[in-house]
This record gives sequence, C-alpha cells and structure tokens, in this order.
Amino acid sequence: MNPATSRRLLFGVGGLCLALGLLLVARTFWSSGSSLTTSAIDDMSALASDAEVINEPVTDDAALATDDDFPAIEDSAIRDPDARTEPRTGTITVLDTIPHDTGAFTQGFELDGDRLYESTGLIGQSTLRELDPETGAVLRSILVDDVFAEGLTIVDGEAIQLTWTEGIAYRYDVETFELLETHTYDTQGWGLCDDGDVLRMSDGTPTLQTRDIDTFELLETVEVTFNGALVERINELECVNGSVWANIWQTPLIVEIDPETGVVATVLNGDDLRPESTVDDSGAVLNGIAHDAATDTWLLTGKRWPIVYRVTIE
Ligand SMILES: [Ca+2]
Repeated sequence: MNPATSRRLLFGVGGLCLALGLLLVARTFWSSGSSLTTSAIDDMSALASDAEVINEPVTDDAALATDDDFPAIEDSAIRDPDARTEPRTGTITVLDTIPHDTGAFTQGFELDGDRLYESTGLIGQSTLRELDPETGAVLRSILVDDVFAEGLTIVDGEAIQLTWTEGIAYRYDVETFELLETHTYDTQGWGLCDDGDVLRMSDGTPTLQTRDIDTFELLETVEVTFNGALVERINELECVNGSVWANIWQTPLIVEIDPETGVVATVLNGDDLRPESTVDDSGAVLNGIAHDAATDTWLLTGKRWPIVYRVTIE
C-alpha cells in the first residue's frame, strides 16, 4: 500500500467512525427526548387505567340543582390543589346527556353563565356558535372564513377564538358575533381559557402560555410536567378555581394543571365516554371541556361526537 492509499484509507475509516459516533449521539438524544414525552403520556395512561367512569346517566333534575348535592366535591382535593403532593386519578360520573351536532369538529367549548359556546375547526367549516345547553340545539352559528378555528373563551361579553396555524385570534361581540378586532401570535393556537385576570393558552407543545386579557400580549410560559416528564399535546382548556384543565390530544385523558408550576395534579380517563359510533373515526377524539360554575358540573364532548355528557368530577 502506497502512502497516499494508506492516508485515504485512514481518512475513510476515521470518517466512518466519526459518522457512527455522531449517529450514536444523535440517537441517544432522540431516544431520551422521545421517551421523555412519550413516557409522560404512557405514565399518565397507566395511572388512569383504573380510573373510574360511572356512566349511568342520572335523570333526576334535582341532582343538578346545587352544590349541596355534591358534598364530596366540596371537600375533595379538587378544591384544594395545594394540599396535594403527587398526581391522583379522578372519577367522572355521568349525570345526563344531550345531543351534539356530529358535523361539529369541536375545538373550543365554554359556558358563560347558562349560555354554551363552541368553536369548530377545519378549513371551510370553522364556526363560532352558541348552543342550547339543555337540548344541544345550535342557536346561532357564523362561518369563520378560510382559517382552521381552534380554542375559544368568553371574557366580559366578548368571545376570543384562536386559529391553528394562522397566528390570528379573533375577538367578537358575544351578543352579535360581530368581529371587533384581531390579535396576532407567533405559535400555533390550540386551547384557550379565561383564568380571571389572565388568559391561558396551549399551542400543542408542553408549553402553557399566559396572555393579557385585553392586549393578548404573551406574559409568561410554563412547561407542563407529569412526575417531572414533559406532557405534549396540551389541547382544549378550561380554567376552574385557579386550575387549568386540559385534554391531551388523541388520548382520552384530561389533566388538571397548576398554571404557576405546570405540574399535573389530577389525571382523568374519559375512555369510556367515547361514543360507539365514533370508534372508526380517528379524528373523533375527546376535545370539549366546559365547566358549569352554577352546579359545579361539567359538559364534555368530542369532535363529531353525537353526545355531550354532563358529568361530575371527583
Ligand atoms: Ca373549554
């Protein structure tokens, strides 16, 4: 072997080793990153696998009357998240069902007093609508042109509706659905809820954003974690008593998040709620969470689900 051939061989072997080394490092990083987020959802699923859904609708209207009918919730850890030190599972109890428009690709769901609002997605089908919370009937609906609408919240007589990738939030007069103004943002838009002084927003990542109610300015962010692992795909949100409740996209899980620390405190398993008629529709996932403050009950539904459940969570 002449010296030139020897040098070429040396460089060749060296280059191969370097490439293999880089591949190994990249694979290690990829594996650890992947397992970090995947394991969070796997771990939550394992925790929630035995969580109970009591799905025998209660038809007695008196059961929906007052907080006094649900003393267990009054005393439960849901009202005192600070008292908890580790995630717990919660129980969903179905009280009643109402019909839901199976054409609605539900992206946002919120009660404002006794009025129920929904945002639906898909390009060409996105809407802002008001539903009758007793019958599920669509009372009003406007088409939102040429965008993929996402999360929705109601603040002081105004509806704020996100878009998925367009970076635009629409602000409407809730009485007339007249567009008042638009805001822009740099991330994707998934879920939105009104947390009193601020808005909470999800963008499909583990990041939970806090935004100014009036200007929509990004104020701060926190990473959502479950037992220290990041939780991806934080989706539809509901702000209740200082906690942020969120469903995890493409899973039946609903989690309660401390918005100051990002820590998941409660995991609910809504697997048994999925209507039989939707099991072959991979897009028909749980995606609507609306809390009824008057009765401390919740309305839960999913994209293209034929049913809205009224439930208690304990
Ligand atoms: Ca909601």
